Formats: sequence, C-alpha cells, structure tokens
Amino acid sequence: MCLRIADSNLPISASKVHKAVRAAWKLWSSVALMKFRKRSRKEADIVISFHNGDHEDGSPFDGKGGILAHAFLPGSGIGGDVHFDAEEDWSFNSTGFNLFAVAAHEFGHAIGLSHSSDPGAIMYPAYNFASNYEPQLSFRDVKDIQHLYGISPGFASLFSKNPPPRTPDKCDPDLSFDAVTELQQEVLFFKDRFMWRKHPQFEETGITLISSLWADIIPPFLDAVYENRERNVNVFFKGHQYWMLKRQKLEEGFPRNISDLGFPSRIKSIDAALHFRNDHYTVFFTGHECWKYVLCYNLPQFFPYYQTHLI
Ligand code: 01S
Ligand code: CA
Ligand code: ZN
Ligand code: ZN
Repeated sequence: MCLRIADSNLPISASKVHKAVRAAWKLWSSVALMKFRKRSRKEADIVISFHNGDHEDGSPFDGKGGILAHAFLPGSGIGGDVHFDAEEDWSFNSTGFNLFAVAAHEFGHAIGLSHSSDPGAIMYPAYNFASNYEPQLSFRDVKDIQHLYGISPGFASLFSKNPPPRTPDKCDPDLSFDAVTELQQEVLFFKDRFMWRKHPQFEETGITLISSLWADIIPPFLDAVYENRERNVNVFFKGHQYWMLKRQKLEEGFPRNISDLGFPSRIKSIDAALHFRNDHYTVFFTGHECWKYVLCYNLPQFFPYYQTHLI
C-alpha cells in the first residue's frame, strides 16, 4: 500500500507528523500481512492531510473537539484517504490529542475496518487515552485485521512474549478483579485498564476504560479502592501511592505516599481496602496483615490510629 502525506496546512512540524504516521502504520503492518510504502508525489492509496472546517468531501470538520479525524474505506479516488481536523491541539504525547493514537484509529478505517464495540480496541469510536498512553492494538483489533489480510510472518515470534492485550470478559469463569468500590449509587469493579459500572437503575453492567472517566488522574492496574461516603471521597491505591478524589476531582497534593497514612515503610502496597460506614473506620489488607484505620474527629487534625492483627 502506498501512502503520501500532504505537507500543506500541518498544525505541527512535518517531522512529528511523519513520526506519528510511521508509528501508526507499523502497528498494523507488524500484525497483518501488508506493507506500507511512502510516496512523495504521485498517486497513493492512502493520502493523509489536515483540513479546516468544510473541505468539500461532505463531512466538514467542527473546530476544536468533537470530530478529530475521519477516513474513507479502501476504494478508488478518495477511498483510503485520511483527514485530520487541523484545528485540534495535536501532539505526540503530553497535552492535546495524541496524533499517533488517532492516526492508528484512522488507518484502521483506511485499510478496511469499521468501529469496534470493544472499549479496549483502537477502533473503539471514542478517544479516551491518558496522555502517557503508548498506543497499541488490542487483541480485537489484531483479530479483525488478520481476518482481512492474513497474519504477518513475524507475528508469532514478535508477540509471543507480549501478546496484544485482551479486554476482560465479565462472563469469564476465571475472571478476578483488581479492586471493587462503591461510587455514589454505583458499584465499580476494576480490572487492568478497565472498569465495570453497576448502576441500580440499569440492567446492563457496562465495561469502560478507567481513563474514559479519569484520564490522567487515576492509573490502570490498581491495587485497591474504597469509598468514604461521609467525606464524599474515593481513595485509590497502586503500589506505594494513593489518590483521593472528592466528587470525582483529585484533591490537592495527590498522589501521596501510603506512608503518609501512617504505614511503616516496609509496607510497599495494599491488597484491598474497605470502609465501614456505620462504624467510621477503614480496614486495609496487605500480605497476611490487616490494618484498621480510625480517624479521631475530636482532634484538630485527622489522626491515624492503628491496630494490627494477623488474619
Ligand atoms: N473517525 O474515525 C471517527 O471515528 C470520528 C467520528 C466519525 C463519526 C467521523 C471521530 O473523530 N471520532 C472521535 C475520535 O476520537 C470521537 N476518533 C478517533 C479515535 O481515536 N477514536
Ligand atoms: Ca474537531
Ligand atoms: Zn474529510
Ligand atoms: Zn473512527
């Protein structure tokens, strides 16, 4: 497949655009039987360009936010072409939209894929990546593209150590959770980059990315989470750090070290946490130990008080 980048109207440096495009096509060509070649002038199967607003293909862009890009399924003429909204705040990492991640999604369209209902897939229709997210194809994306083009010769050896991540399935009999918490009316079940949200008014317990709600706030692969409803906070643990969210907003100064809660430095992480609403205390499990954490309200500052016992 031939590919050309139109070099007019680029919102960021040409070298950054080329880097993002190269990284995006490598994702696909490393799993499926296809080769990309860059062309500078003549006809190309995939022409990549940036546009503002109406650019006369019947699908005008909408300024900042909303639609980020679109692509045409393979075919003659405009078929296979990829258009990015030039008015977005594009970047390669850090702030704004990650051009690499969106290009990977658009290339999926350009080579024949539609949107996926799997929230872990790069072909999922919503952009919800953390800014430090390193885009990669999910198991679903890989299956879908290999179904169309066949498997790349290097696939087995390239991915044997590090297979594409699967989105967990709530019906999997071997499923385990990283953490479970209440969040106002809902119950949240965490697993890897994902969470299921059980709402009393909804039949279906839907799965989403943690980053769809808390991108750049709460990391994936959590250890423990609890809710303290009197104080309206949720507390998230991962490794030696913890994050406190009040009404879904990160409290100032977080993440902090769990030693700030009063744990001795030999405690490196928490396995589970549970808050007892009626008796106003929290219990932490770590290794074979169980810690009870009580806040004494009659003191001017919160004062942690511990009891340890083996369970
Ligand atoms: N383009 O491929 C899209 O999916 C469009 C919406 C279509 C209806 C044109 C789009 O810009 N979707 C947003 C998006 O983030 C929500 N797409 C890129 C992605 O990485 N999922
Ligand atoms: Ca837009
Ligand atoms: Zn267009
Ligand atoms: Zn799309």
